[in-house]
Amino acid sequence: MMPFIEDQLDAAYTVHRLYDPAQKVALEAALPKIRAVATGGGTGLSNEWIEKLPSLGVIAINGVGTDKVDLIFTRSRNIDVTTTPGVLTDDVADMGIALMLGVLRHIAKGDAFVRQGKWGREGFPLGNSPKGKRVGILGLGQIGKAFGRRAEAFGMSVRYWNRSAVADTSWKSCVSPVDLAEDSDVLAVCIAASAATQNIVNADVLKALGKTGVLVNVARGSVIDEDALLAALNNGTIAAAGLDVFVNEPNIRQDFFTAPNTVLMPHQGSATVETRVAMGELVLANIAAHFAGEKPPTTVN
Ligand code: 8YV
Repeated sequence: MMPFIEDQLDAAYTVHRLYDPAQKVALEAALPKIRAVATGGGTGLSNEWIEKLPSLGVIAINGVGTDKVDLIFTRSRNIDVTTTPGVLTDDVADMGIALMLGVLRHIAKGDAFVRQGKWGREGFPLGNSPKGKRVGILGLGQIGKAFGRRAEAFGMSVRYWNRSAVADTSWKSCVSPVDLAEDSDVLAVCIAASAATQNIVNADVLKALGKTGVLVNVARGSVIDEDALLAALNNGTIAAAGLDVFVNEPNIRQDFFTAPNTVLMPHQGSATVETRVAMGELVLANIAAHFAGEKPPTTVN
């Protein structure tokens, strides 16, 4: 989290940092007394750790993903799990659009081309216009909807697939992820990660997206079968991908480094000053509510 958010934690509580090896001994001694944990969406807290914390009452996630915290197990132990809903929606959707345009207009490739002094000496490939293209949104939650609204501003038509019915939209609903991919030029993956959505973007979905199709992922690496994605990029089953999230971050598969027509980002969807301030303030508010004996405001379990 941002230093000024962490400073506020330090001012109000005794804070132990699990990632700091120098604090290992002090942390071990404090385990029975720890009442709150602040963690990232991609990091969460394992059940093994939860079992070491008998006084734990709240896990405040600095993010919206709950895939790394067992919501049922935590509820059974009367532990509230909180997230930071709403405040990061627009920035994550912006990242999806940036990746889409980055891929369609070869932004990363162009940057390298200019720096390497190739301009004027070699040709540069034409891009593709988003205007008039079909975008398919896999997972029509808040982020998916924000992505769709932005895509419409670029002249794209929107369709989606969602696990449950979505009432407040006039966009076309597709019957399956394969059906959605077949009807899309750009497939934007915005779906929450869970056991049910693991590898939901599989070889069949990528085949259906097709050889001119572009994949964008701002959700979680685990919702894509990365073997199938790397194969699809390397053998031209799909045209290109823009990826902000991966399995096993930050130690992602090295095959991504050489995958053709691929723009990679180090999980930066919510990483703006403005949004990280708002997220941090929600983390602080949730932890403060717990210590005040109140229900944390954005409890999700
Ligand atoms: C954060 C995220 O980058 O919201 C999420 O689930 O993955 C991101 O917003 C992450 O939580 C880091 O703290």
